[in-house]
Amino acid sequence: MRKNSKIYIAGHNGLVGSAIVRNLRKNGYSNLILRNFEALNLMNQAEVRIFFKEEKPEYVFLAAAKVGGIQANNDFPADFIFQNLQIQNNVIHNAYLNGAKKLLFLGSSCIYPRDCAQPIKEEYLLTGELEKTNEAYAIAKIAGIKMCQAYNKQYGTKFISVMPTNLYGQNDNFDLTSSHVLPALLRKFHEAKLVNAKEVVMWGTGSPMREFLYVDDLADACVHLMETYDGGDIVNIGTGEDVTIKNLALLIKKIVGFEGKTTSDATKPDGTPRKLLDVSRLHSLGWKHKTALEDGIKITYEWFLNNKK
Ligand code: GFB
Repeated sequence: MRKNSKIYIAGHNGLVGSAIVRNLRKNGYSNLILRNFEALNLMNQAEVRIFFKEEKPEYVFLAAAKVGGIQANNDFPADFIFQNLQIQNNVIHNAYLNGAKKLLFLGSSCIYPRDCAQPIKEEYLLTGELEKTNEAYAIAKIAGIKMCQAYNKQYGTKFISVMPTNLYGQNDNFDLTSSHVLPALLRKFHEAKLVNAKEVVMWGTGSPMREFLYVDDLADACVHLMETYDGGDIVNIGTGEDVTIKNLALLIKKIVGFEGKTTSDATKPDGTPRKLLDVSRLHSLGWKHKTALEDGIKITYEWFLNNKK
């Protein structure tokens, strides 16, 4: 990418998209194309066709998606599969029609089989049953990967796919029903501290393990791969380290300074027992994460305190 290349970031207001915009600007990329939902509804085929015809971006970061935590995925599978298929079909197809030099498609670590060997290698994809709570989202993301690979084969495009682990950071979703665990617990412990509550309720047993990557590190990896990688194989993006939800809760409790107890709500699903990514391909491509979990949570909590509504 040249510093004045036309770069479109789909989903630029979200957790991932806003981090990619920050990273590109920090690195001197001056010609970013950004459209919010009112200006461009990515689920509308005609709007997307007109947008790409007019703008003809050279590089596309496809960070727009319908995303959510375990409960949102479990409760609204139709929304997750329909909206994500619509968005990615429209963006990937029109990026091809208008000669985009490269497109980076963002998948998720939930695409891998629920009970596959850990850490998860990219080649484990489609070798086993998916986790039921987020199967609809996973199928949509797998379709996006396969679509990029099919376009590369048939049309010679350079559409790359990356599979990030669980992400967190500024601009995350802190809504307690639709969010992921880390922002949810950060808000729960914070609000419990404010009112001197006796306890904070954690969903599930607390025994599942999750890997967490700070979103600014993810953005850095995406820009690095957009600049250097044009292979058809998917690339895991993670830290290679995971923690139990219980220990994550204790860490967030300590950072927030909540003195009460944590209890578990066993009526909520645990989801996948573990989904630690093997990041050796990523490391061989010249990138490693920089932000340790405790530091990333402290930065995110600071942002939350300065920006909560
Ligand atoms: O982050 P999370 O919602 O999604 O849940 P997944 C991770 C684990 O944290 C589950 C537990 O075992 C939850 O039961 N947990 C504990 C909580 N307390 C809470 C809480 O207050 N809120 C939430 N949300 N969880 C998602 C997929 O799975 O991973 C998405 O559903 C996506 O599609 C995302 O792939 C990366 O990590 O289980």
